[in-house]
Amino acid sequence: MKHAAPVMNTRTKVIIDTDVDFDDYMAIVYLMLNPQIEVVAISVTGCGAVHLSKGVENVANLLTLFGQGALHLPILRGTSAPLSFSNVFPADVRNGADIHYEAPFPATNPSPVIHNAQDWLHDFFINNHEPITILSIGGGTNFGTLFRTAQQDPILQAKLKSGIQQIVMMGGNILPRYITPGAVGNIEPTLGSNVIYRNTVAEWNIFIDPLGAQLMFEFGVPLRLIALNATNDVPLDQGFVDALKSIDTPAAKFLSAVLAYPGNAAGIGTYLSFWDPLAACTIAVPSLVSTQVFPLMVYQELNEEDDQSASLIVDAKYGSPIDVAISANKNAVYSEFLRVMRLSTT
Ligand SMILES: [Ca+2]
Repeated sequence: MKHAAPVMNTRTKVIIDTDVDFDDYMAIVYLMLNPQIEVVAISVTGCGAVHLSKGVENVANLLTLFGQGALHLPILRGTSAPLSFSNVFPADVRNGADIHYEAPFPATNPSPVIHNAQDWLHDFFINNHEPITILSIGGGTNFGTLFRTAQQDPILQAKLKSGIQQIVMMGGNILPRYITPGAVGNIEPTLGSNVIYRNTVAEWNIFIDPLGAQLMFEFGVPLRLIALNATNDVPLDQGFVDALKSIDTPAAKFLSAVLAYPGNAAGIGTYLSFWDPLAACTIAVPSLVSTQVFPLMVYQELNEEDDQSASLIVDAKYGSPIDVAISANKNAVYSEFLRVMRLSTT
């Protein structure tokens, strides 16, 4: 006797936490189009690339790419200040993000659903009974704040620990003193000739809020870090841009327009990598990266003469076990991303 195929929702439920940078658009579009994935909310942080109000507005309008059913996806208005220090991206990076790289959205979202991030996340997880994946692509401030609140709230803490299946976080780098070849930080290359931070050891998402990242590391839910060691294997090159340009869907065209913005186009084949979209792709296809567990803590002290702040310290005693992506398969990543871009939008 033949069994009927079980009818069940096997889609992976994802909450995206974003700073709405150019590559965040790639990650969000990939997950919104991927039939394996159900995006349940998008939270915005205002202390990364984008400013908070513009980030919320841009995400709201981005949803018009995905049809009527996506217009009411909860958008969570997060923080506009980090939990430690006041490190910021350069003004030209922030301006590009605020004006969504001059890429036109299909429409203005007529009825966006916008909530306070901390309130919504609290209520959601208190009432949640399903495994949730968090994609963290804008630094640790929003979820670090939630986890810090949970330290004083045992019910919330238990619901977060049972409800969050895993966090996939783009950020960090394992330095050459811990692994060969290792990856150095990416702060100074972004600053160009205006080197306002002397720090060669940190990665931006951690640097923006070292305490937020540490709170995420130590909370005790499984965390896979998509580190620079892996994203360095997947540069954003002209071949990829050309392949994306040949795809005639509204979503692919939008991403091509984002990448054509002068500040982004200048980095194709040079300093831009497939940062956030690599993290997103690994939710659907974990085998795109190789990982290794390190006991990690985030260095918290600032020293303006020899700054090690926000670097990742391997510490067997005090570190939290973090599954770190240390390499990636570039061709497989490109193929997976472009496969999903070719799927119809609605
Ligand atoms: Ca980002």
